[in-house]
Amino acid sequence: MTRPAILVARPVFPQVIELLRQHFEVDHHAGDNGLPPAELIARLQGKVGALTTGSERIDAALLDACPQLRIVANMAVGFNNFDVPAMSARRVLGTNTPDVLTETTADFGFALLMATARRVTESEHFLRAGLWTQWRYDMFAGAEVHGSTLGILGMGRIGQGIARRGAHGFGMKVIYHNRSRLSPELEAGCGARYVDKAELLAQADHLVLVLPYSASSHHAIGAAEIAQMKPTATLINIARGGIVDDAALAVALRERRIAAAGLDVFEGEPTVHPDLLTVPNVVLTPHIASATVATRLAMARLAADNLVSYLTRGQALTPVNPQALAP
Ligand code: 8YV
Repeated sequence: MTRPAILVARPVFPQVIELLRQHFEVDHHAGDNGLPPAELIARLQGKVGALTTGSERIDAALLDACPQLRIVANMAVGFNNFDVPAMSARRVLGTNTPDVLTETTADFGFALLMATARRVTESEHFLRAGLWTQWRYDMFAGAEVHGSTLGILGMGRIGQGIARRGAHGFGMKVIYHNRSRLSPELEAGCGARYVDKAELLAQADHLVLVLPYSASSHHAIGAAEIAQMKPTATLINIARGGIVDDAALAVALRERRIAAAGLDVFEGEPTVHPDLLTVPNVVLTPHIASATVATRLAMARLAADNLVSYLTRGQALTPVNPQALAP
C-alpha cells in the first residue's frame, strides 16, 4: 500500500522528520529560505498534508491548485497565514500549536521588555564600539521596571503569562485591554485590571502587544495611539508584524515621543523597515519569542502529531477550523 505523501515546508528537527517518515512519504524542504508561492504549490502536488510555519500563505489560489490537500499543520500558535474560510470551504483542516509555547513566549516578552527598558543592546553596541572611556551619572539610564505600570493589549494565554510575571515577579501594577474581559478568577490569578484602550495607552509605562493579527488589529498601534502614550513609555511587540505601523513607530522613536521599543515581529518580515535599523532606542530581534530548543521541539512534535493523528485516524489534536469537517 502506498503511504500518503506530505510536504514539510521548512527545516525541522531530524527526529520529527523520522517520526513523520514512519507514516508518510516525506518531502522535506530543508533550505534556509522559504519556498516562493509558485514553488510551494509545485512541491505540494500530490501531497495530502503539509507542515508549515507562519510564513507559508495558505490561500484560495494555493488551495485550488492543490485539490488533494487535506490538512495544513502550522508550527505556530498564530495562524494568520491561513485563509480559514477558504480552507473550510474546501474541507481542508488547519492546525496550530497552542499551549506548548505559552510560558516560553511570555518569558521572551519579559526579556524584551527588560532589554528595552534598561537599554541592554544599545549599551552593548556602545561597549563593543570601544566607546566606554568615561562614566556619566545618566549613562544608559533607562526606565524602571519593578513597581511600574505594565499594560497588556491582548489577554490570551501568553498575555496572562506576562501579567503573572509582572504582578508576582516584579510588583508591577498590571492593566490590560482585550476584546473580551477575563473572568474575575482569571483576573485575580494574573493580578490584572481591565481598562479601555485609551486608559491602557495613557497609563502604561511598558505596553506589551500580544494580540492576534487580523484585519481589525492591523495598525492597532499607529501614530495616533503612540501620541496617547507617555513620552517615557516603552512599546513591546511580540505578537505580529502589521499590528504596529512600523513607519510611524520609527518616526516616534526618532522624535522621542516614546522612550523606546522592543520588536520581535515586523511588517513584511524578514524585511525590516529601514528607519527602524537606524534609530538607537529600539531593540530588534528576528521573531524568536518561542525559540528555545525544548519549545521549538514541542511545537514541531505537536504539528507532526496533528498530521499523523488526522491522516491516520481522522482526528486532529489542535484544529483551528473543526467546522471544515462538519458533515
Ligand atoms: C513561530 C509564532 O516561531 O507561534 C507563533 O505564532 O509567531 C512563533 O512561535 C513562528 O510563527 C514560526 O512558525
